[in-house]
Amino acid sequence: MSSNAQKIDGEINEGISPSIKEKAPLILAEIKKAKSILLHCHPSPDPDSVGSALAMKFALEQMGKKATVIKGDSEFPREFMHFPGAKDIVQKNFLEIDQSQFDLFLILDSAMIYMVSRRGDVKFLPTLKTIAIDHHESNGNFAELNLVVPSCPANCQLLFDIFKIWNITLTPEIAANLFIGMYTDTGAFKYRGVDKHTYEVVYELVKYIPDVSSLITDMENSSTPGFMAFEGAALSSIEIFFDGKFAFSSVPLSWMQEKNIRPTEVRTSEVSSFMLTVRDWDFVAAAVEIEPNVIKFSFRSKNIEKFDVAKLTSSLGGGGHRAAAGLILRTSLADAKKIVVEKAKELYKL
Ligand SMILES: [Mn+2]
Repeated sequence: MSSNAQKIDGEINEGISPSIKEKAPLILAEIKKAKSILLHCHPSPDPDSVGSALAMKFALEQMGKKATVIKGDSEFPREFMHFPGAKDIVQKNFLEIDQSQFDLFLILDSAMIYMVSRRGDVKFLPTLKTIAIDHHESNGNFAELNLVVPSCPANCQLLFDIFKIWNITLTPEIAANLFIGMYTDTGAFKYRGVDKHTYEVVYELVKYIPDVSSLITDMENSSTPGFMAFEGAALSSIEIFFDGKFAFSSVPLSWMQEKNIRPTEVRTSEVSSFMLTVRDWDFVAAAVEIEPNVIKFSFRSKNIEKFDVAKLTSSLGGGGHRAAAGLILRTSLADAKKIVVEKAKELYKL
């Protein structure tokens, strides 16, 4: 039995990418020097963002470090409140904190500096050392030290590998946070980038999670009648472009106001993921007007060689992954649609 365990352990080490092995010790050295460490949730946080921040907080505390997680720009989603450690999150965004209280900022799951805050200019005090740990291909290497592994399908998977190198002891708190981030960022372990190593990590994590089913359903069974109505409106608005290669849904603010549905209630990523299940649609967009002339987009692609949606969003000021990306445009819904369709035509030679 013990020789078996050794074997599994060995294979997990093989799955860790060389850049993680190279930089994890450098990051650890900075952590050892630090007295007070800051962590944040990115704007419109997803479970990979929140799970990363909370798992890291527990890992840092295990090393005897003081760590603080701030909620960041957005209201903290109610359906994430059962993540271990969520109750201790400080209800402030980056611009509201006193940077001099911290000497190290570990910036997780955030490709660009605006993922620290979109509320204003993010400038770091010289006394605040910045280290980014991220898995977005579009990462702008804006921190002083950057560990970016785009082949990792979830930032939480990347953290598992780092924790292994750091000799962190897995606990139920760390495991639950890493698991839920991996589960969601991989679309329940099915998106591209998921491989043998992903399942090896999951196998290690679930050993520490007594009720994995409840952990998932407590988060997933959190939809609202408003979101259902929104989804219906989005799906009935679908327009098709480029001979059926691209499907586009959009919901104007006037509709939201009429139905009294708050923008925080709607998840365009769920709409775009659902749209992508149509076999013939190569890439899709779900758009919603969240404020007058502020359009939020979620893009998905199942043909990333031809239709890399991160390329499309980055060229318009957004970011993300080749298969899943986001964008905000400050213009009317009609113009935003035109801009996206024209840009897709140009970039993808349609
Ligand atoms: Mn992520």
